[in-house]
Amino acid sequence: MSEIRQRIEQLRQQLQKANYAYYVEDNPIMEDAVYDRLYRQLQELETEYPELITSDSPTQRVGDKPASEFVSVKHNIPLYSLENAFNLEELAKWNDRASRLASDTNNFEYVCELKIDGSAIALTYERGILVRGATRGDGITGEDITQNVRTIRTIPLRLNLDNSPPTVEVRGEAFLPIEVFDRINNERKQTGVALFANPRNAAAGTLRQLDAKIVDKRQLKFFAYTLHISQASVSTQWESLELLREMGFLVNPNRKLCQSIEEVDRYFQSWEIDRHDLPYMTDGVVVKLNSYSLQERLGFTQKFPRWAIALKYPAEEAPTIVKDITVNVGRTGAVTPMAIMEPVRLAGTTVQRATLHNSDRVAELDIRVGDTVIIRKAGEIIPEVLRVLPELRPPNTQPFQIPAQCPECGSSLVRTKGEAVTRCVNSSCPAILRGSVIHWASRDALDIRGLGEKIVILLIENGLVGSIADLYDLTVEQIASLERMGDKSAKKLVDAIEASKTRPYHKVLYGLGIRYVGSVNAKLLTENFSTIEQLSQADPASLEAVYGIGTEIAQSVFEWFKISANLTLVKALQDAGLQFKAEKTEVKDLSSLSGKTFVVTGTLPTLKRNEAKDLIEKAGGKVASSISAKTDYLLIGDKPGSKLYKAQKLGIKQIDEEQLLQMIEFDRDSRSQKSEVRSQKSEVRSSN
Ligand code: 1X8
Repeated sequence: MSEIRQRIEQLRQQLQKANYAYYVEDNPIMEDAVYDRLYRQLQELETEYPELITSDSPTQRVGDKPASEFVSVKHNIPLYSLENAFNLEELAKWNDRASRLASDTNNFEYVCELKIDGSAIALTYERGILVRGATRGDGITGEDITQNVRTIRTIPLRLNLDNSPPTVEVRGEAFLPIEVFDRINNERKQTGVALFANPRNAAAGTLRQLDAKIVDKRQLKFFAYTLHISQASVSTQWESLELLREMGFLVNPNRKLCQSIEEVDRYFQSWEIDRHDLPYMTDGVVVKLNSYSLQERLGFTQKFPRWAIALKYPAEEAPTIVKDITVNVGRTGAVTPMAIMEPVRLAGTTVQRATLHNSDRVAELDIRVGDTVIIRKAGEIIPEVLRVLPELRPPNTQPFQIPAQCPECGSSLVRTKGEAVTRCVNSSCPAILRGSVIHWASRDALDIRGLGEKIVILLIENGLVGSIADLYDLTVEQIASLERMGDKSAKKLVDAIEASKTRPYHKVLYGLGIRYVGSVNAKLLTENFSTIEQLSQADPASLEAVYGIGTEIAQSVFEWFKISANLTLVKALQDAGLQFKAEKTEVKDLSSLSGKTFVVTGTLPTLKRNEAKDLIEKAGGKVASSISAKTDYLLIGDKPGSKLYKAQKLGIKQIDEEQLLQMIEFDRDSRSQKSEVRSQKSEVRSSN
């Protein structure tokens, strides 16, 4: 029997080591097949000798009897929450107060740790064996979730500690890695279950699952950050983190021991953007005085420890109230429902409009005037409404419906079957004209400085502009007669409009705002159809013969030239002196990737990462592994990572694989004259 006992103990130790290496260190030391065999051996022995089963055996992680309810448990030591600071001044205030209270010490050490967006839990170990896991609850009483906690592989069932004291208490954050969170939400979407709003809710919801088997599938992780241990050799937070690590816990590696509050500031600032590259969500930094004796001296207020503070990053989600719901008509006639809200601070700016995308989304949210909503800014300029809080809905609200008539011109709105978008199809709708002129003047199009939204509206309202071509008939006197326009700025604007006549053909084509013809496609088209006449006569097949031009784009261009108003516009612009012919030199400048730095995120549709890298490098570009101010392009594939977010923050241009290939194609064309062959090919086709 003692031999069996020994063998069982040996198996448990081997499995525990392998488990630790795999989950905590992320550095496997055992092949899966070997692990499985050892695990089965242990299981078999335990089946044969059930009296030898102990709760810390690796086979005992997932219980098979779902609980019927959670039992309340009182925490031996309360779990305090932390006071929040929202900026560096508030941090400085906290620091001043702490310095004052600790009057005789002014060389503080601070431990900085990332604040993990998860759910706090408390673990109790007796003589080194995990006996209890509990939620935070109200800090005094929580719920016993031992069954669920045991499934978390980054929580040791047995401490790696000789002569473990009678009780050890470990606190930390249970969380879902973002990747797992996304996967769970995808599954929920497919089965029609309500989505988790964020990883924190998902973690908290998971911990309160009665069936540990479900918890096991969710793959929670745990970062340990607080250790309560008697008679131990730790006297600082920094040492306790080290000891936690030695005992077998996952401790966040991005911690820092700082010697001054300025160093703390720098730590906070350095993670503001970089945290988005982490595989888990963080919403701030926790700053603690390192010395336990100082902590004791400072003690607690009614609610918080005085020796620690949570320094939060500006929220990217915020609640607010919907004051109105309107629709916005864009230059393509697309109708976008928008929520007008009580102004709210979000990620550092004040916002009061959020997009509702389309009528499907409106129906899904069932958003109403008066509702309290959570809005989110995820890098885009316009935030979106993430969800409605129905508990807070006032009585007598009405569902919102997209109007049947265009709010700008009164014509009936159209929603094509199978499309999410509702459109105004009246080409003389003032909203469409307004959007078209703004687009025409935008930087990537004709780049007319000084022709912004306000002036465009005035020009249209005063009947001075009824089409893009009218811009070229404007006189200084006419513009100067507008509200708040002086002679000087009127003259400047006329000059800027005049200067737009020298912009190359591809910019003009892009400026026309043909659906799907973005700046890259416009270049492709002008490269292959060197005059607007050629382009206007091309049939869909010859358009599609251009490498990079797909069926939808080809069809859209073809249809555009069938509309007589569009042909009239082109004629008027030609008469005004705009460029509708490709210049030979145009191509080369646009094409070479030389000196350009690319970063790749996500899975590309056809290229492997190193294939993309090779292509970019062959075309003279560089590929870097992380986003910085030096990055020129972010190449985006399916399921992009946090690099996308960071790129958006830094305003870095984003391209997809197709666009990359187009850029490279240009590069090759300009050297090998292949494009000539291609445009000949398309000419042959179009003459058939
Ligand atoms: C909450 C959190 C703490 C830490 C990290 N993430 C959190 N959510 C940490 O100390 N590293 S401390 C804490 C609390 O005391 N309420």
